[in-house]
Amino acid sequence: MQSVISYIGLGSNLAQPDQQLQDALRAIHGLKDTHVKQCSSFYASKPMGPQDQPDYVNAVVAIATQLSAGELLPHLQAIEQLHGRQRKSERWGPRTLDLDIILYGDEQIQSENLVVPHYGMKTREFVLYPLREIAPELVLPCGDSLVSVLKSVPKNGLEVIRKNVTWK
Ligand code: ROI
Repeated sequence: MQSVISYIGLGSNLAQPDQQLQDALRAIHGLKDTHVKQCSSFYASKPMGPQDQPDYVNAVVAIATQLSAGELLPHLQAIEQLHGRQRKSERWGPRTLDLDIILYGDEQIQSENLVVPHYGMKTREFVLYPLREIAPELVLPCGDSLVSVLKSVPKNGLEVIRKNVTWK
């Protein structure tokens, strides 16, 4: 079966976020029929949503996978669970590990439990800038280039905190 390139957003603001992302990266690389191809730097970002929570660490990885998007999702959710993610009642509250399918090839998916491209991707600096780092030429399934989308999204204090991230 052909591999598809998918971009996964990683975020954490609890329990050593940098380590959470590093561990998640290895776990993603270890998924069956899946390899991490590229990873952005790790970025510190201001919380979107309630401000009375710690800053986040965010990154985006490019994977090549033979899993369908629908197969990939439960694997990512299992990694989140393994890292002690608790689904809290507070909307947009702090989290140990969040893994979102941002893009899956050129597919546009609208099912009950999965929307791809990720609904927030065009407005979230902590997704767009890391994505530009690893895929500067990217064109979204809607036809917009990543560069054109970025023009209307300020950095909002987004800052590189670790470069040359590895996953092997
Ligand atoms: N804010 C930032 N900066 N980074 C995130 O990953 C993130 N994730 C979320 C909400 C709560 C929306 N805010 C975030 O789920």
